[in-house]
Amino acid sequence: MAETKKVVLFFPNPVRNYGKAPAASTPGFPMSILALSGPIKEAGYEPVLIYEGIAGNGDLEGYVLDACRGAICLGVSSMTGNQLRGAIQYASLVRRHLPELPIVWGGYHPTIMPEQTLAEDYVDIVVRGQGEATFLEVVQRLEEGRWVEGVAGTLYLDQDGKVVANPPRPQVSLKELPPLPYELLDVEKIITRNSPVFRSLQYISSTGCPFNCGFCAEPLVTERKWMGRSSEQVVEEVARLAKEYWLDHVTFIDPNFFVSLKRARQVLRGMIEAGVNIKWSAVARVDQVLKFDKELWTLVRESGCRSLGVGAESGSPRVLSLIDKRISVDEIFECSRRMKENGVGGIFSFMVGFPLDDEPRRQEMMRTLAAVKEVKSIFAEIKTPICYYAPYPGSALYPFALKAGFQAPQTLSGWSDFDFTDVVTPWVSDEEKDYIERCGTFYYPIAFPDERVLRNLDRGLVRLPFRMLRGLAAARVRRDYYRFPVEWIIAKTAARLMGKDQPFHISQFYS
Ligand code: B12
Repeated sequence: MAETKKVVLFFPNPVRNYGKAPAASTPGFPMSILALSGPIKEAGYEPVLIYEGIAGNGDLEGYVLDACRGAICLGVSSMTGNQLRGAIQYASLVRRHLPELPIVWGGYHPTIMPEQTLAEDYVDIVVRGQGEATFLEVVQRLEEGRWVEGVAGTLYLDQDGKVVANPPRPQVSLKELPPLPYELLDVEKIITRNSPVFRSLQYISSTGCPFNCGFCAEPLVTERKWMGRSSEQVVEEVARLAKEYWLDHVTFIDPNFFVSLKRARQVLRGMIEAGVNIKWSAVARVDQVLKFDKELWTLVRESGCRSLGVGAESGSPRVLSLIDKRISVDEIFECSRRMKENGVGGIFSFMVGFPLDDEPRRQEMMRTLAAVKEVKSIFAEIKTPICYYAPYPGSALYPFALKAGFQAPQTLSGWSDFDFTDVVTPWVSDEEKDYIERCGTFYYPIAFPDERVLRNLDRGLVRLPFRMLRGLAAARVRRDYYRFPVEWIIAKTAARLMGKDQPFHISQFYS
């Protein structure tokens, strides 16, 4: 029986090699446990939030165990991939030292693979999907010394080790949930770790997405149901955060901020009227950006939009259709033009390496690279990261990837080695990976330099070598000729000699 009203929530580090490689020094933000703690706190419990990225002052094990002593339960959050490492490590630690303490798991991975999660002896209960209302009920039950029979949204094992799945819980509108209790976090540490000069914080104004992109696990977890906080709530909370934490910037981490253009308009107008006066970034779809009218563009600019993250995904109509993206390649270009006309920077993310036969896959890759070049030549301020398709379980394309030979891990710890930056899909060769890396991280950013590259490299003593390199890169990019890449090998070697062991990017030489 619990001795206090303490409820411990653990958010493992989502980023691989955190603390070791400089590129991975952004610790992310423990939004899931922050969201869960709102209703818990309102109901009179004492949520203790532990974020692996920042807690513990060098003795996280001791810190976690101390926090868990006398608590009602430990809640562990994890998405698929590297975040599972810390989840497994600390849940097993607590199980070893405090075997009586119930351990509840939730988040993307347990939601998608509840049986596999429950098979581990450091998992007692899995909460599926949206967690606020379910977790509160679980905590109330555990406090009363009862188990979770019949609690909607939970799964557990019965005495015989058989999975009991209670019925799913209908989602609760975000409008009914309390504001996110940022004061429970050591916000200052998260802000300063993110960026020492530029004070930025994450906020979420809506959940869910009505689309069904083939690579995305979101539709399974949030059932394609979009829910937003009201524009008044959003403006009030963002204004409060900006003031309380001296912010320069807020990132809306909504899966799809612009589902309701009406609400987006109200939020942005509200931020201007309230004099919030900070920059913001959010995610938008190509087709949504194309629907922005003159008034909305003005609001986007005047409310301080710093950048829009746009899933461009592919330059191949075949792939766009395979992933059910519901946009065309021409629309991607038109979107780039509109961003340029309106002076709004963006990050257009692209993906290659879909499970197709060799020849079509190479063709689709070349089409995507051609589209990246076109976007960059329309507006060089658009960043164009290119990543590999990673078969996330729960996504529509996942069964297709399994058929194509993807070896799915069979255990939780197997899934913790699954990383989108280093995904092993048998259909992608090392040669293709090297080609993409050369183009995406070296030749394209130099051939189409944005303001930042120019500011850092087109000056002083490095100006002449940079200009020579730029001419060479531009010639190579024009012809798609990357053989004998002496300059690329030199740059990579130099980065290694300078002790940069993160994935190579030209920005290593100026950031
Ligand atoms: C912020 C973010 C990050 C941050 C931090 C991670 C994090 N989880 O906060 C960073 C930038 C580090 C990150 C990285 C990655 N991310 Co990310 N990320 C997001 C994002 C934008 C927001 C997550 C969030 O805070 N949501 C808001 C909270 C309130 O919702 P939630 O996390 O789902 O939590 C709710 C429920 O799941 C549940 N719940 C969660 N935990 C728990 C725990 C308990 C005990 C209980 C009871 C309930 C519960 O209750 C919560 C409240 O309702 C989402 C997309 C989105 N908008 O949701 C993607 C998302 C989670 N990321 C995703 C992915 C794939 C990644 C990467 C692995 C790869 C990539 N391409 O981005 C990398 C990992 C990097 C690495 N090297 O390992 C996928 C996850 C898919 C999956 N199967 O797990 C998502 C869904 C994006 C997508 N649509 O594909 N990410």
